[in-house]
Amino acid sequence: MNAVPSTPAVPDTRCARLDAWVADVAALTCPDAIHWCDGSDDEYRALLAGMEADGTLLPLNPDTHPGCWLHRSDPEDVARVEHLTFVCTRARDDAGPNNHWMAPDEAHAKMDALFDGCMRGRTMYVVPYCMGPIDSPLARCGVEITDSPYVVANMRLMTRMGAAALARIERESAVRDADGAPGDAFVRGLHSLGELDPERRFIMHFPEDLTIKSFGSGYGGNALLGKKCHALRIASWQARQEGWLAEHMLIVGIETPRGDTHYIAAAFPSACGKTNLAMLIPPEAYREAGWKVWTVGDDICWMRPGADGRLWAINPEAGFFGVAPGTSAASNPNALATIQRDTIFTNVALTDDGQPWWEGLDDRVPATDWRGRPFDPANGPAAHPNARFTVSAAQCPSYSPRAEDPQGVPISAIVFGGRRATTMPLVFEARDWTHGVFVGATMASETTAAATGQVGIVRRDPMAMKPFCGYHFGDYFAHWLSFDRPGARLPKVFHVNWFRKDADGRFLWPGFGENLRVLEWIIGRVDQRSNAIDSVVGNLPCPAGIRLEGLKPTTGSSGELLGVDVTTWRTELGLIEAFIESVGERVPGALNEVLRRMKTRSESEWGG
Ligand code: OXD
Ligand code: MN
Repeated sequence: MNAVPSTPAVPDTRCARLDAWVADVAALTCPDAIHWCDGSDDEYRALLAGMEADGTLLPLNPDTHPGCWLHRSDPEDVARVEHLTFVCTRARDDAGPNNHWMAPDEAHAKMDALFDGCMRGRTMYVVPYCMGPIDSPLARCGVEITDSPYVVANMRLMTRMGAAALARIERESAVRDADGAPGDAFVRGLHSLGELDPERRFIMHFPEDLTIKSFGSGYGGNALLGKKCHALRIASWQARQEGWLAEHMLIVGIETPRGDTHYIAAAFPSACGKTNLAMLIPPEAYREAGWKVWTVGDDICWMRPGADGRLWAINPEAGFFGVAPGTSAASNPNALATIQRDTIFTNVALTDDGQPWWEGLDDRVPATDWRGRPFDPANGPAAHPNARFTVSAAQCPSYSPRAEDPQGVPISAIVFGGRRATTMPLVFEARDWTHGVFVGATMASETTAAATGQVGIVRRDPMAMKPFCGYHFGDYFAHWLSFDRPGARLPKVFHVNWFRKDADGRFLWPGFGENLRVLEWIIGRVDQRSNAIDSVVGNLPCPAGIRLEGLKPTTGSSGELLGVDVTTWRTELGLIEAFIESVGERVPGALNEVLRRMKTRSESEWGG
């Protein structure tokens, strides 16, 4: 029995291409029923009730967490699967060495064989969605077809989903048809849980046809197709063609005591603290002085040059799909307040009174672990290290009213960062845009639990887009460089590292709210209020440039934390060179030139 009423099998929108595609998918997948999602509250309630009835969702304690649910995923389906994710361009080289590639015909045949009859006995949901404020010229629409009500419920929290998105698709399709433009006005995403068999799991992207096919996983980044698949892999391709940027970045507004607000876009790899930075609570002395922090987005940023030459950005998402472990009243009180109600938790543990729990939350002992077993530390962490919460961004106490602005927000600074125990100082500034692109292109980070595979290995992760860039990295770097043109007023570019450790493995920097001290220096550089010292790697803060007073004495002497260690940097330059070579001939000459100059200068200043 379907909890949600089904709609007619022959759809009837004002977009003939959409109707035809839905009819084709239904003929291939053979669902028992089709439901066109309107995004209404009634529909959402019916979906939740259906999932409660069949055990897909368990209600959490209604007194402490009203409207909250727990989903336990298949234990083999807990993270993104980069090794099963493909970009299927006609020319292999266009996908680049940074993507797994399959020829489009072969990939379609493989996927269609998997989708054949896969929705028998299930309802097929048609989910129209808009990435970005519904009336924003920067927003783009898509339609996801899925047989997972859990995916539908998550899409409702993460995107502007339903009737308004469908109306925009109909309008834009009519304009395209009238202009005789080829192709669709929306991204087509087809998803099925299949049997959740890791051996029959693929996430395929066809950027030339704005199409995604995902089979065999219900996990967020593999299954909520608006997020990584559309808003990053397909959108990065579209953005290159149309002259904008689709990036794996948070957007945060920092209001200074002077009353001006600077918007900062920051790229960090998955599970490296983007949500925390986006929701930062200023240290007490800063709060008293009048500093405020506004959250625009925590994961994805679409930026486009405006008429004034600045980059204007929107958050294409409407919700947060955040990592639960480590989230606490100390680390991220805004996130904790956000997820107190109307939240879907995935793979967290439970206390004996039905509250969600994870490592780092507090010192209670959970009753059951993420798999529903009585908690036993011998089985490992109680919550899966990649346990998540899905919640509407509007519930966040620091949510910026400008997040809904169709024009977006102007970006003052772009920050790149990774998780590096050594080598990278707390912060440095790139000399200019070209150097900034070099810094982003060569950044590296230790891997985390957000993707399956070994955790803690340093890998190059350009602009935090290694798993998400839908085309050749060489072309991507060239696209970034192309924004430096007459009339451009580009943001300043920085690199930060909150994760540097001392020889005993202790973090040198407290992180979290204290990161505002670094953002203050960054804003000072943008406003030309703070000074810097020129170095081989970039502009470093002067010794007193970052306010350290009031911090607990850490082992981080400012030299160790803020300075450049010549020995590790010599190695780093070699690793950067090897990485650039591995990307191949499409790397723009300007980046090789930055490296050549750094090497020459390092030899004269540091010796050979
Ligand atoms: C995410 C990720 O879920 O980057 O945001 O994996
Ligand atoms: Mn992410």
